[in-house]
Amino acid sequence: MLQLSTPSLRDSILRHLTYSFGKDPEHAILEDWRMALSYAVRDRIVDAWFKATHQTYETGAKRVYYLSMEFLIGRLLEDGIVNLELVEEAKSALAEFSKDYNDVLADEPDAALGNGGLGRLAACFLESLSTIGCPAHGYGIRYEHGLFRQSFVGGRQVEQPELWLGQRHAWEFERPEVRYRIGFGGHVTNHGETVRWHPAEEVEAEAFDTPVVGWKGRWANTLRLWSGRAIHPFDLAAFNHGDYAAAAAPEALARTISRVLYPDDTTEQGKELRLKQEYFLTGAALRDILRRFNNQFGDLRKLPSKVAIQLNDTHPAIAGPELIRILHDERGIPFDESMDIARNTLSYTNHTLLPEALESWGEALFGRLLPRHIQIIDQIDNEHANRNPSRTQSMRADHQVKMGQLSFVMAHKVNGVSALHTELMKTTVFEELHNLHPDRIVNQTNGVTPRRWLLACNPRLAGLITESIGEVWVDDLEQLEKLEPYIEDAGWLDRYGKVKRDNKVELSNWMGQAHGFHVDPDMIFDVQIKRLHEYKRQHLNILETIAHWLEIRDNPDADWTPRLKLFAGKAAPGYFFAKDIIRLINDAAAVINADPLTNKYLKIAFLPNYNVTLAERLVPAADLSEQISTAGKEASGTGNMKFALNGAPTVGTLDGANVEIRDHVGAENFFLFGMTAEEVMERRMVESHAQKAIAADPRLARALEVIREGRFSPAEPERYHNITGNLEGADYFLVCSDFSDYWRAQREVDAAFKDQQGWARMAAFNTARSGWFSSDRTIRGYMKDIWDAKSLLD
Ligand code: 26R
Repeated sequence: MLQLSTPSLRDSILRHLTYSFGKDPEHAILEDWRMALSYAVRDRIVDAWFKATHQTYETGAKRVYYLSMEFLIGRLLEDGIVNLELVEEAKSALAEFSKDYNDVLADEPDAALGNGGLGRLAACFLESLSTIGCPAHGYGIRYEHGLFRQSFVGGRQVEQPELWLGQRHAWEFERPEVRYRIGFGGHVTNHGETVRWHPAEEVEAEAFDTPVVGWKGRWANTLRLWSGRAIHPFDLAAFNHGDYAAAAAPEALARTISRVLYPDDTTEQGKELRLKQEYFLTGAALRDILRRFNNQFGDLRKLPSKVAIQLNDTHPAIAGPELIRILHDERGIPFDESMDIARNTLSYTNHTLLPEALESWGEALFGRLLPRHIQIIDQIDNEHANRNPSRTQSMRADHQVKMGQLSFVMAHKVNGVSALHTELMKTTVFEELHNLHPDRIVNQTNGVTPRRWLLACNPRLAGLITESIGEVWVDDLEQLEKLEPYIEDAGWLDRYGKVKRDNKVELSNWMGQAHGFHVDPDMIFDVQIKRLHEYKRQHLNILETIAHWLEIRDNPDADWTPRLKLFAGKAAPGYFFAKDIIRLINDAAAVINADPLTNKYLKIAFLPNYNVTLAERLVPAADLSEQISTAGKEASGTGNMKFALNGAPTVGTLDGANVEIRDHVGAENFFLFGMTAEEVMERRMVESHAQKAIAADPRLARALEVIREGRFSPAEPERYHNITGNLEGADYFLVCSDFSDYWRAQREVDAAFKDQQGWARMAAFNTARSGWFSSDRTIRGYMKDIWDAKSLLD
């Protein structure tokens, strides 16, 4: 391998500024500095990357492939600097040129190639795979436009296109030589045993590689994203006829396939383009995986021993039939054997039980776009039925293709993302398949990477921890339990409390500067940040806030615990109920924040454009983590883990990973409320459950009443009748039924917060006992129970 000596970061920055960007320090703009620093850091990542690639090849190790329609990676520069332990060197190098480190970091766009939890989990997993040294690739789509930018106009969400590639992007390597043709439509021919698909339309998938570096730069894996291009980019004949639009049409059409991320994380949209995107990703990834396998190993029967492919939800579920098509139609392996090879290679993670988020496609659309795949799916279904005569459900019922059923049948392991979610999978959506294949479903509770979600985002806390127990925790997070004895030391606990307070001051200053929103850092910072959804119940939070406001007004001189309610999150553009909730929170904030009777005790802010970068600001400064979904609905949650780790106790239900968080941090350090998943199911059977709950709780009745009257929308009193009507009527998510207990828990929070030392203890126990929620632990679980993959660093 090429041996070059490593120049100092300072020299490297200057070299790149000069020779990569053609600027001298006098004329460089902030973006030039950001790019020069990024390239200087990237050079060092590339060294680790080559080393890892060679080692993987030479050892013939099994490789893991993580197929995901979403990678919510956020900014990458700080991640690289932190993992290579270059923070101090980077700061002083920039200081030499009178550049501020934080300004340079802040110049990088936030790559939002995902919607929420599922996409962020994929990003944490990639980082953990590299930290652990497990040979792996992430495969996704290089969306030109990531998740929309959110702003508020008159309190309402407005969506604007996002353009992360509008600025120069330092992290990707274009691979023009890595291209595959992906077909759609057309027809299928049969010549005896030989079946062939003849697509009517083809686009090219071109690879762009981003190295993903692990802790201390010991290893780096690849995130390979596919971009759509035309095979014949330009129609010269049309151009020569003067039809310039038609001349450019093939390129424009091909590009639409990787143009935008689907912003919907609730409803199955039935959009043809979405299905095309799913096949585009999967088809390109499989060709790439098989090319690499063929170069090194050849015999396709060995595929499962050298390749593990993880399907991140059902979005890449077409991998099952596509792999069979390649093995059977193209390579002549018998169908049932192809099916077994594919199943032993594939595994599937389920991320939601919400019926409206379970993918299914109409067979007309599916058959038109993927005529051979629908035949293969029917054959899989028949084969599975033959092998399991007692089966009653089909993946092909009601003129639909059911992607969950298909994924289950084509995976050797199927996993849920928290203990509760996995158990519910066995008794609800996958009950029959689970009974037929009782060893297939396994649990892998989610985790978060401690490099980004503690070391990088919370340097004060990270510093205190390292000073106390050394830096072992960074890649062995359960070492945090060694903090427990320190918690008994009043001096140490004071310092822990001071870290949180400093983080809150920093956030307050930023909110003042960036949003003109001024708050007292001694209030409880009560934070709910996540996608807007009825099951996540942001409306329960605002109802309680309104009830609390009314109570303070009744008795403004009482000893209230001052509280800041912080919200952030995006609603799917077509999810009108969720958008109404945003508007209600903003309207209520305007009225309540302006109330001189109450505003030293209660303030509300809904920060716009929630993304990974904003989460990195908010998480370290939170006192209280809101995890208040209707039990049984949130598959896991991962924000809940970030907050606990950073010393924000949870107020929450027994849902998703909250259950396991409470088990780990201790019931005394967690504000539990609400019905269990079982109680939820029973409560729904109770006639007029919402009305009964309202009648039993005058505070709830009054909060609903002031909304209904138009206190927050005087110009349009009926503005929120859709929300109040829903809550007073069906109330499927049981906001009313859980209100009283939520109120009770919040008043316990008020009381507990008055004892600042007691609160700091609780927070510190949350940090010390959250080590299990590292995504390193999760990935080791996948490696052992699902992939049978080994670390090359152990
Ligand atoms: C089909 C399509 C429109 C679609 C539906 C749902 C696309 C994307 C989603 C997003 C879902 C699957 C999601 O993000 N689920 C979240 O996954 C996290 C990681 O496992 C969990 O922590 C979280 O509880 C879950 O909601």
